[in-house]
Amino acid sequence: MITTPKHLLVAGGFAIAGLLGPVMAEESAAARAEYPGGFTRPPSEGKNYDTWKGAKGPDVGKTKVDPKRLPSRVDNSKRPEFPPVYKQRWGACGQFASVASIFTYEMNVLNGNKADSDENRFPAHFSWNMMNRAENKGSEAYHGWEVAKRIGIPTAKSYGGVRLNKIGVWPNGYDIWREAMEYRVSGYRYTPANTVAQLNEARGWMFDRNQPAKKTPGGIMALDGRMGELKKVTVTIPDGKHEAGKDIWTRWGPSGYGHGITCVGYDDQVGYDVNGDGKITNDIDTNNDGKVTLADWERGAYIVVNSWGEKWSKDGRIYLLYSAMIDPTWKRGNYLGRAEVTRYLPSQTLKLKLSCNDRSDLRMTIGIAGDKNAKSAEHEITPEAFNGWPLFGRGGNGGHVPIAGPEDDTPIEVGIDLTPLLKKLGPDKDEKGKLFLQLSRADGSKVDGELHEAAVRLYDPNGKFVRESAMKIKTGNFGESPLQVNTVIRHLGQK
Ligand SMILES: [Ca+2]
Ligand SMILES: [Ca+2]
Repeated sequence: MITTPKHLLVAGGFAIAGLLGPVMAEESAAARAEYPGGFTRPPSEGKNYDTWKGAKGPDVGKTKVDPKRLPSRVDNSKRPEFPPVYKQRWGACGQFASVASIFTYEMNVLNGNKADSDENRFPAHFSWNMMNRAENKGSEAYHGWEVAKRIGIPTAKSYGGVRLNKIGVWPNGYDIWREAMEYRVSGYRYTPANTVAQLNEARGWMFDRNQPAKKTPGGIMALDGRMGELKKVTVTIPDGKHEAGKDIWTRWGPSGYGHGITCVGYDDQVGYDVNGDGKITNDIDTNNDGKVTLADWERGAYIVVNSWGEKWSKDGRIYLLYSAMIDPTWKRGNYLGRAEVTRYLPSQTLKLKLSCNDRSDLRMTIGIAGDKNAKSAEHEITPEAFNGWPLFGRGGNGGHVPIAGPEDDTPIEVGIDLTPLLKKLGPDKDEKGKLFLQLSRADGSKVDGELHEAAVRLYDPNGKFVRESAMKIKTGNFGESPLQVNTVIRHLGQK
């Protein structure tokens, strides 16, 4: 996930922490969710932040894992719901894995679609440009899943492709933002894969999510590999052996930085004679620690799709020995991340056309009151994208650039979901209330901007557009003085 020199230092720090920390596998530990570090969820939300809370499916460890029914090979990248092997541009690997590959696959499984056109594919760059500071900066998988939770992800068709040709561009067009609201992540989880029990849970997830009765295709997962000196750990399966000619990573690169990749399946028969004793074994203590554990296994491998193009390693894919993920020097590489997706329809939205010369120092508050004559709001929201992404903290934001993107002063049209705000109000007798929109700037910043247009849009329960009510704007300028725009809003307290 990391590409810039600054982050080489960070990655090195993780490696050292890993060496010192007790990352020894517990041989019999059961499958469980875990938050091993800042790479598995936004640190700003604190230690009690449950990233699976909004998900409907059973949490890790709550399903029965029965390895006997699992086939010896699952490759979900061959399923029609999986998109092509991509070739990433810039340091967007984390989003190619978490959104362009995993989110796309999971959304197509949910919708019964094939990933054969941009209508059914999702872009890497929409979420990337929410956190990369409008620079070529690496991201975590959770950045994409959090953007999908809080804003949604537009299709690649309306976005203009899976990747764009310029860094830091935010979409201009209400319909793109409105479409994004439909496609969401409901929850995500990281799990260690350090024991046979944990491996079996992951294999079961990839086969049928450990829910055989549901008949749902299996899931795929995010991985974070260490990518330095890969030649030292890459071997080719010899002639005459299962999957001869294919490449295997026998362990993570001995040095280097992290890279977001996608685990699409597994093959229990793929193996390599790592210790050179002439045999491929799972029952010999190959690492000489006095016991036989998953770390000693020479047979069995995950199937990984990399976003370095379909010609990389013959077919864009590579095997990764199960045992490679037990690596105390690369803590990130010990975990698999999964996401649950959902469809969602807003009932009311805000459509804004605005310009602003620094989108990360823009501050926007939207409030609601149940009385149409109210002087102040009873409930407020502060949309992440229009408040400098406080969720991501030091992990990133959209950059100190104009709202449209670097060196682009034109106003853009965006959409913001009002449904969660309206739900905070109880039922109202006359179904009328007041909406308060405030635009201002971060303390100490010099940001200026202008609100050109604002409107509230109403949708029926099927997501069909009903009506738009424009808000009156006298002068739309904001900066040194905040801008306040209010309007009476109808149809409060919808179910
Ligand atoms: Ca051997
Ligand atoms: Ca051993």
